[in-house]
Amino acid sequence: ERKRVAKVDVVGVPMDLGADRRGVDMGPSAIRYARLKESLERLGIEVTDHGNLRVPVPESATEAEADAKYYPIIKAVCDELAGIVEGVVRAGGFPLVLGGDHSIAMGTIAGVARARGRAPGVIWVDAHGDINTPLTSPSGNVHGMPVHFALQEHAVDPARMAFIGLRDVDEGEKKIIRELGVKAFTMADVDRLGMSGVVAEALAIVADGEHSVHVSFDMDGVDPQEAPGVGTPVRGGITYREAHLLMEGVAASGTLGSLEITEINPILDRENQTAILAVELILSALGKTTL
Ligand code: B3U
Ligand code: MN
Ligand code: MN
Repeated sequence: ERKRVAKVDVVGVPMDLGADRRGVDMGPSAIRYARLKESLERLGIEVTDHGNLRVPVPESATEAEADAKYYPIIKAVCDELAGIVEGVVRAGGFPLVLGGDHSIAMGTIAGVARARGRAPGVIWVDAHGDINTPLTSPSGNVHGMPVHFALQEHAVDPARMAFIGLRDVDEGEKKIIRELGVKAFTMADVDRLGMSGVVAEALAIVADGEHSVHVSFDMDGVDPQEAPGVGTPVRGGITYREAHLLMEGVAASGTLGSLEITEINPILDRENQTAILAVELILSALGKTTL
């Protein structure tokens, strides 16, 4: 088993080109405002903040393809993110990526894969499947497609990936998940197995002893009562306690290699509570325990 993460490298990606509703570009600020750095340091973790990537705003961008809106710009930002994440992992650091909409996962996963010569196992916490292709997508929004691209272009193995928290999945996505055989723990599964059972099963699938598990955490996986500040809230989500149990289970496994938090929309939030929760969950994932 691996020791507690000792050093964290923070990268902010103020991206909202992948989503319809504006505001998730302010996610990195909201998370920092919720005292991310101080909280990590209080846990004894050394923090290097690399600041934010430069991301074009929609007003400055021309929107070429309607079936994957702003894809070329999103891809360019993700390539830059991948380079930073690759450097962090090569230097023995732990990448903590702050979104931004969920399209940024393409960059994080690509960077980890390049540094290790192998794609990470992935736990994808989300209300949504995010596995649309440009052809199946009902919206053309790229934040509904990063899992598709991670599997297609960044060699994530569908057998080493697990969804947790699904409750809003498009028809085309259901078919893709079934055909690829990706393990998906819906909210019904969370109810039936309990979150501790779900996390144990998910880790058994994605972890491989290389300490390279990537957790991609969309805050809309959490119930909107706890996390109202997200672009696309869906009722019936993961509770506050289940979310912590999930992260604590990941931490206890000693296999976490990288983490990203996405889709916080401060405009829709109440007194920054979603970002405050995000910081709490980051601490749990990095080893904070009650006793
Ligand atoms: N599945 C829908 C909606 C959606 C996906 N991700 C979010 N919303 N946040 C789509 O547009 O692909
Ligand atoms: Mn998502
Ligand atoms: Mn989502």
